[in-house]
Amino acid sequence: MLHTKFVSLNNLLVVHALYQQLLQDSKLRLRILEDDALNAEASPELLDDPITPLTSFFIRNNGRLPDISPEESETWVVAVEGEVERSTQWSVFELKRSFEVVSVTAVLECAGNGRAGFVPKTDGLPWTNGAVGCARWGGVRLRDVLLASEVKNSAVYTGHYSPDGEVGAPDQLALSRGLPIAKAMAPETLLAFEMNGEPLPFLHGGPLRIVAPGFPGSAWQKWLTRIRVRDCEHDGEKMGGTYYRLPRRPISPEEPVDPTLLEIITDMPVKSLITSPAEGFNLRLGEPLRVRGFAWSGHTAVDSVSVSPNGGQTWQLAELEPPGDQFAWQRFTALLETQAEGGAVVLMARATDQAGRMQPLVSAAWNPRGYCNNSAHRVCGSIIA
Ligand SMILES: Nc1nc2c(c(=O)[nH]1)N[C@H]1C(S)=C(S)[C@@H](COP(=O)(O)O)O[C@H]1N2
Ligand SMILES: [Mo]
Repeated sequence: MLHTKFVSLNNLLVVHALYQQLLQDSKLRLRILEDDALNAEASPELLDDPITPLTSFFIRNNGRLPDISPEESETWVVAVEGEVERSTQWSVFELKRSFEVVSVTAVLECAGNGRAGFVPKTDGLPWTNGAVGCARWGGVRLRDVLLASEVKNSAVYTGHYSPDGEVGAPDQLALSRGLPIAKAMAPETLLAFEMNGEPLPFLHGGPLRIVAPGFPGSAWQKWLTRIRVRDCEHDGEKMGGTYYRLPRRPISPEEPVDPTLLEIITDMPVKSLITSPAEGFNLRLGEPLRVRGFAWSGHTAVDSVSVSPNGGQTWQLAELEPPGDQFAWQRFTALLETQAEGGAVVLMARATDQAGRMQPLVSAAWNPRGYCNNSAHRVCGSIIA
């Protein structure tokens, strides 16, 4: 027993050192979550830009990073097959030459972001708030590629394939998710090869990934090699069971999970993040408290953000940038008056979207794998008298 523990701890340290090396120079400020796959998140103050710099962008992997040589990267090809009249293959160069190259500014958020806040704890990595970012994605519309392959009327769903394998079982694919055909054909859904104006970095799925704005990050397949158009819901790795699904009605943690109650997550919930001040801030008595951050909601614009300087006792409307790009996050700012004496300050932000949905104050509905916890963000600091 002791022996096994020793070995796994040792392994973990080796893996951790390897990852630190991988992230060096580029993503050194991210927090690595202890796991056998490379997973790292940003702290909220690193997310203070409208376009998240690559150095602050979280990384989420279900399995091992794939081995992709520079030659393979240069000659990367994606195949389209299944419910199409013509099976096709495209190199990244051919995609650029054959279709309109477009860019979309969109939030990418892991469905597990915020999981650490669920009580009782659930399976899965304990992300806090930093498994989210907003980038400018460049690529071609998946729609155009499907039309060029003469997609059939029988198409219901796409299935996406990549070479990354499970940790410890490299022959087993780590993830093979897909999209309902309507989302695959939506104008915002891309085969992306650029991120923030640069070639899509390997850690973010380069040379080629899916960009599915409004959907959870799990639908944004990285290192894409094959698209299989299906006449039924895709059944690839992590499509079934409790993966990336939410119960249709609130369920209690004691209740056995009824699989027929679970639905695939297709729209991320309304959420906001305070990016300044940072956790542990200090303010002199009488100094105004400037708060800023971002708010977003799956496919819907944000309507308003309220900010509280006292843990939710009183609220003030923040200034909110009007919706611009449909899938980008919106900046909010507020100037708050704080209490008249020194002491602890608990800042909170709470967004409402244009469909009238509002962030919960304490916790989102508990669910078996801890997805979509969009409860109001809190940042604690002090006023020094
Ligand atoms: N091939 C592959 N694609 C993947 C994953 C993966 O494990 N393998 N993880 C998905 C999940 S769960 C998320 S949240 C996003 C994270 O994208 P990022 O690492 O670029 O931030 O990638 C998605 N695409
Ligand atoms: Mo994710």
